[in-house]
Amino acid sequence: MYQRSVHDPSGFWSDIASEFYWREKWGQQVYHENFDVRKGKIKIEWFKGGMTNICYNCLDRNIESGKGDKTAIYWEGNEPGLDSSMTYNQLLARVCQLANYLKDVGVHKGDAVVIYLPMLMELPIAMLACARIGAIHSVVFAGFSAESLAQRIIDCRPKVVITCNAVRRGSKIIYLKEIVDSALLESAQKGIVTDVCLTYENDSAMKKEMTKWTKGRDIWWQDVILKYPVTCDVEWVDAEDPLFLLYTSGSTGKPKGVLHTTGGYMVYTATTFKYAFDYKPTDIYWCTADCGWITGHSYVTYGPLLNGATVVVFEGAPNYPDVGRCWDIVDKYKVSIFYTAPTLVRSLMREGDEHVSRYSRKSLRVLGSVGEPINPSAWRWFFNVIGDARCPISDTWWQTETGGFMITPLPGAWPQKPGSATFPFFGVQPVIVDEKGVEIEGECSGYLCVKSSWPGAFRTLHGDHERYETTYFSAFPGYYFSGDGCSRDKDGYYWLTGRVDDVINVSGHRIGTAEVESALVSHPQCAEAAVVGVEHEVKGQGIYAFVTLVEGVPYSDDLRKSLVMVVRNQIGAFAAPDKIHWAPGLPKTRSGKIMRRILRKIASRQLDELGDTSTLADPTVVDQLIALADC
Ligand code: 6R9
Repeated sequence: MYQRSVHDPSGFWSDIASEFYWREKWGQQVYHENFDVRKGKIKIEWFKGGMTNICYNCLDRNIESGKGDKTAIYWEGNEPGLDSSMTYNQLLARVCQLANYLKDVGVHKGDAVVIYLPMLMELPIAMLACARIGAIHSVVFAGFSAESLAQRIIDCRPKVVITCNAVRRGSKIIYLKEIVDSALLESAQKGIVTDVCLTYENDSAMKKEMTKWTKGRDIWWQDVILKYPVTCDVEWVDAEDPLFLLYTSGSTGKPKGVLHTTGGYMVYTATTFKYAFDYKPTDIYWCTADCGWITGHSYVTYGPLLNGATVVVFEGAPNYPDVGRCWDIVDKYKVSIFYTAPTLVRSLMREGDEHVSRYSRKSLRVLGSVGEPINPSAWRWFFNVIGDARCPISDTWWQTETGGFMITPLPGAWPQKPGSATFPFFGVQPVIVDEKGVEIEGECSGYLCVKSSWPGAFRTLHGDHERYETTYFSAFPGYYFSGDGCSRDKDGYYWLTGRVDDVINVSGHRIGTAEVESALVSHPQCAEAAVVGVEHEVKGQGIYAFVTLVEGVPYSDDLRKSLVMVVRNQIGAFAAPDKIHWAPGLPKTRSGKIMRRILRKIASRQLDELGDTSTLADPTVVDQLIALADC
């Protein structure tokens, strides 16, 4: 299949696409691409001219083939014992009601809707409702701060924002509606006014009477949705019409609005899900990712539902009420495919095997990992302890930009190597290039690029096609550059080694160093900041910030706390620096460039590997920084 997929991509992908429902078939050309900036504008199109709808293919098509009474979603609340479920028929009815409401308040094809919800069933429902009417959803992870949310609202100008009043995660309550209120205030001050804020009453966390309300703008979901019909006509869209925008971090301060379109994304997420997890109709599938990230888009919502799968959606935290919660859920729903992130594996590994072995887990069949390289010791623990040495692990390498899996094992098809994502998926042609952009063959290491398009590839960055071209296609002309380092061993296995740009991967979340730096320097007492990633036992990478204070300001513990606070408030708690390192001076070249290489070595205390510091404008700052390391 792989051979055919790369020698005859048109035939390969159109055969698969034909398994879906198309109102009208795509044109003569299955795909069109220009992958080379030297030949003009970068352009990727798949199934152009084909008319379809991804919501129809997830729900109506599966119902028509007899899966109406099959469970689509098992929802497990934060509190054990709080749960519910929904069949495909019920899910379609709920999606249609919301779709009708959205149409009624003026959401048309091509309009944006921002979704700021925790892992309630309403989150996939809202995504599907948008897709049904051709609206573009932009899900913002509900851990982002008001400022980050406002930034995204300002960029995509939604007609409606969908949220809920509050959520419980573990023992904490997060008041989401208040965050949305301040984001809407901030965006309104910048001239972007959102007319409707549809708010779901999540009464397990907070009663509606306690919620602050803006009359005329805020509407309770439960007050309106049930009044709408449970059927809703589908908006047939072109395969190349936008499906969603998802913001991700890059190496500058401004998040990038990654745009995915409909047809190629649909075919690709469905196919990757099916093969990389060896999906069978009897499987119960659980992916622990939040729908606020790409993994939740492609592998909580679209990929599984396109396959008519039963999906577990979990609202809570994996360590609440105790660290056995995941295996409790696995046993409760008889989960057979379990897809998670290395950071979760490592955090549970620290707690000891007894929290795992007291659960049966015999339903498990395939395990999956995503978000960052999985270190071999965590891989082995995942395999031996969680999977009782009988479940293959799909270590799936991919990105927000790629839409779906790019390098991944096919369970059982070839021998596994702990820590390697193994081989490319159908249609994917990875290449490793050197600094000059020259392809290297065989056993080697370098920069990971891709040679030609695949259906799930993103098509542009919202409102900034030029940034799309410069970020991804200009570094190594002729290729898509992933931003990751990679090596290939003598057997052809791929080993991802992490980001090579200014992006830090904290617990599988991408955070741009520039974003954290700009938050820090917005603190009135911070003059300059330089942020680097350091190895972290559980999170993979931690955030290490060097800060120079305004002249005359003394460094204190209170100041340190308020610097951390400013990042939490501007980006979100997940981006809070693990360490603030007071830096009266930063190592700079004579032209004023911060030498991050040296900062990385100081941050990881590899002091004998500082290298040449003689080119620094002031080499004494290095000794000063070392002396202040544990201050
Ligand atoms: C899906 C997702 C993408 C970055 C990517 C890489 C890292 C993801 C990985 C992996 C090694 C894996 N990454 N999966 N590295 N092995 N299996 O995580 O998307 O949030 O956009 O992050 O994550 O560095 O470039 P996204």
